[in-house]
Amino acid sequence: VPRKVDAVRIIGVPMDLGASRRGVDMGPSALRLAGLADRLAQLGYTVEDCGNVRVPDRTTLGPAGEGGTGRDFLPSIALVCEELAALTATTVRLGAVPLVLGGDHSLGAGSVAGVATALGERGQRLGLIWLDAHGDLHTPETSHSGNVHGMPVAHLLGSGDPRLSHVSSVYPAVRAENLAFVGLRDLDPPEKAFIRQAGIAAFTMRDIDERGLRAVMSDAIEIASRGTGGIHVSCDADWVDPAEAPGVGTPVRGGATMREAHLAMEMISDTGALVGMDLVEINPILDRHNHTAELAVDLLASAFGRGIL
Ligand code: B3U
Ligand code: MN
Ligand code: MN
Repeated sequence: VPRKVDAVRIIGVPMDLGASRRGVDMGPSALRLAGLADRLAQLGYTVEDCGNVRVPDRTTLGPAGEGGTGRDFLPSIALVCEELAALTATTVRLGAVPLVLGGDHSLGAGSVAGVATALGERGQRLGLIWLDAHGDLHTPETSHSGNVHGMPVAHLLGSGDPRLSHVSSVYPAVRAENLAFVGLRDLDPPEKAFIRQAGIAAFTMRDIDERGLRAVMSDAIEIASRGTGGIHVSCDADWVDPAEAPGVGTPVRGGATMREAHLAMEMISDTGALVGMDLVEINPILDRHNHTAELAVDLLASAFGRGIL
């Protein structure tokens, strides 16, 4: 499949407001230092690094700062998501793929929303593949932690707080029938109920073990492609096993192997339908010698076609 787009725009989002554990705000730097732009340029892309979206440091947010709980940061996160969505939408309109570097996964409510806006202007829907150990399907009402990085998917599907669910000019930004999760292994009861009620395709690690990555990923791609104008892939680094990717915000044992993760990325590349991508939740504080960021850059190179002979 010839690729439709040969320009990539890198957008950093140094945000840790959505997580309890601090440090993922350094993810964009770690990914840049691991050579991301050069790797993509070597693959023949025109690469433009737009720098970082401005994100308030949580210590500057007054009472909601150090002492605050996750929920208190939702208004600030929503503002970041608005700005990010404007950037990803513009990028798609200009014919490039936005590659968003996190930062915690709450940014997904903005990055995906912007891509959905741009496709909506062409009369097209957006497909979404969410690679994650977690479902990120909480609303502020169901979340026990209050952490907004556990909420972006619910908001993209139209639930939760309107400040996060109405970032896109399309509502909902993504339809449940065009969403597939891959790699799930840590879901809270309200998230399981959401999956059942909305009829979401949720492929767990058990599915990967039983059927193999290739079969699972083909189903996910089919779901995200059916009736859509392109696929956004939102990759939480914790979908990979922490033995291989220790530098992540919330590690969960039993994740994808490096080989499974590469195959998933290669299959995404083969679709030729990638319109947007996020790589989030890299935590350099927990990493060893930037190993996880280097691994992530390797995976991104696969998603952008380095395996093509
Ligand atoms: N579901 C839990 C844990 C979690 C979700 N996403 C991450 N962790 N990274 C929560 O807090 O919402
Ligand atoms: Mn996530
Ligand atoms: Mn996760």
